[in-house]
Amino acid sequence: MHLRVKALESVLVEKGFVDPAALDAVIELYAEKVGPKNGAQVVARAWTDPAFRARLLEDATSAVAELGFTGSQGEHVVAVENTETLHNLVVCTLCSCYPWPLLGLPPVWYKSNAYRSRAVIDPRGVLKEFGVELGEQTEIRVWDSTAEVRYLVIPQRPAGTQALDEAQLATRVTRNGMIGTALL
Ligand SMILES: [Co+2]
Repeated sequence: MHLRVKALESVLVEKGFVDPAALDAVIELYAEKVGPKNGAQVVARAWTDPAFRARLLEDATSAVAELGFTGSQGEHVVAVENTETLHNLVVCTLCSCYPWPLLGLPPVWYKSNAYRSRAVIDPRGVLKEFGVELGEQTEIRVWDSTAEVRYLVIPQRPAGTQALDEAQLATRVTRNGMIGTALL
């Protein structure tokens, strides 16, 4: 994969379609400046502000834009909420579509063939490997991302966090929690 990406990049550079410095800048931006802390801020806001939560579930793209999270790979965001009886899991079966402005760059396992195929066929088994054991009564919904639509899971707010403010709550939200491969 690494060699194929290198080969593709050199052809694109050679033909003048991309500037290597621009590619480096994009990667640095999403690896260093943007990351799951953005998504965590969105989740913490949803937990503490019912009106924001409602807007987020209604139209996540414009709700997250209120917090300044816009841009490439985040044009159409859909937020899906975990409850006592429903667990959401996000995958891109075709490639690695992911909400960059909210979560940064996708982890390696998210791009792997194994995760992409098995998340759909055996979500319960995949979740178990991530250490997530859900009761039989919990429905699991798998969301297949596309180039158009990216998903953000709103995890359940952990018990015993009533006293925490929004900023403190955000530190409890993990990247995997927002993909659906972890509980908080
Ligand atoms: Co994709």
